[in-house]
Amino acid sequence: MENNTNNRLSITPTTIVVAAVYLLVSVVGINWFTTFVPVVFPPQASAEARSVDELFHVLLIIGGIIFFLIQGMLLISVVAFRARRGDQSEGSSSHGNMILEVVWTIIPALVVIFLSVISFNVWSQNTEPKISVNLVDGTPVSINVTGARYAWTHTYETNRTTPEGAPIVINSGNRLHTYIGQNVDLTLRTTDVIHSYWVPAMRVKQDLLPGDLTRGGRPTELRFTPIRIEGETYPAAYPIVCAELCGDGHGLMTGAVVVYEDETQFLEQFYEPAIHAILNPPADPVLRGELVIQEYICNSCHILEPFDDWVGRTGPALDGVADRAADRVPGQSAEEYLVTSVWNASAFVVPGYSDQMANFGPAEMDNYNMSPEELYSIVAYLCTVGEQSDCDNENSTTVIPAAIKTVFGFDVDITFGMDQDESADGETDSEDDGEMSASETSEAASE
Ligand code: HEC
Ligand SMILES: [Cu+2]
Repeated sequence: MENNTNNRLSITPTTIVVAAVYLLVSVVGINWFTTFVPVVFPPQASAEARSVDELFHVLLIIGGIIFFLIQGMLLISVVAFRARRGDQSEGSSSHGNMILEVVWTIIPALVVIFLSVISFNVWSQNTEPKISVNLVDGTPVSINVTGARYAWTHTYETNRTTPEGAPIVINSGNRLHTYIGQNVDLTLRTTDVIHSYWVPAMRVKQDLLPGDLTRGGRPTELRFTPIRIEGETYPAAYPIVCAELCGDGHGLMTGAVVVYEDETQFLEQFYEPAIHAILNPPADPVLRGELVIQEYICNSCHILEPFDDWVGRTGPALDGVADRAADRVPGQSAEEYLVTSVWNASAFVVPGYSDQMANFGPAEMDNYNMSPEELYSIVAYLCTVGEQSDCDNENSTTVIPAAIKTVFGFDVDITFGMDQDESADGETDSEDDGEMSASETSEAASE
């Protein structure tokens, strides 16, 4: 009680100068700090990016002010209330101060309410459904994203049909193609665990939720609209990454959003060529397989020499796979082995690896829905990967369909993708379903 002088804040000219300098440095410091934001952040490639960055800016300034205020008070207290030489007394104890309590409850409450309101505004603005989405040629197409360990697959359910009337679906692998001003609305599904589709340049991120896909799954939606960036050359690509740790290949789950300058460039460089390739696939199954294999996510787990985007190490390199295919499983021919390793990879696990490969079977067997015709083409291609292939490549049009029939019981329509004239032949369903038997179709093909 006697000696409380040490505990009283003595405001000297020095204290005022120190406080003033501190305040100045803080204010200048916060502003200087926020100038780094554009440097640290990727370019603002979507309309949503602007409001997200503005929100970030406000949060940073409020956070900065609070940080410097508290650190400053702490610093002033440490200096002003330090124990003077020879002073052994206890500090004074102070009790509740109603006004202070009220003030420091109300101010943070107001700050939190303010932040909630502005954040909610940005969120609801950015996630609001748009009226005309995914417009291509004036009609909307559905764009689906599938997340699977460890790759993204994008498919476009287009507004075009094959001559037989089947809707054309473009599979663009790990790339999403869009153009400036297109209101993108993605439907996201996962075939296994939770993934998160994140496009930093667009400032959008959305989780993919597992669920029973056969009953429609639990798709989630993601919306954004690409905008022009000054000085950018189009088409421009922005990375897609997975933002949910989903297994040992999580870091491989990447892709790109390819933004075209306008709809014309989008149609010319992506959409029309993709549809053309689907309507006119190469008749040679090997060439077709080389195209089809790139529509799947094999590249995220395997290496294969001619392709430079095959970077995966979860599985063995596929280089030379035809040279060893007959030696893997006793009693299985090279074709039977390859057919099995794609549709039902779990049946045999290559020594030194674990059973991490998805089974790429059709809808009845798996979620990947790889048709027997695609399997046939992929295996025809893999059969050529090697020095002295174990496959019977002379007779691939009969041997591979026979292997698919033996192992899985599916028939293959090997006229799939042939010239319309060649495959017409009174046959209505050349798209898939394998309704023709291998022998019937090989007759049709040999015409
Ligand atoms: C999630 C990772 C993953 C993906 C995606 C993947 N694989 Fe595999 N693959 C593996 C692993 C791991 C093995 C070895 C274990 C096994 O045999 O199941 C393997 C083995 C194989 C083998 C056997 C290789 C050998 O040396 O005997 C073939 C052939 C193959 N994969 C083809 C494919 C094709 C074609 C695709 C795309 C349609 C694909 N894989 C996609 C992980 C993957
Ligand atoms: Cu993932």
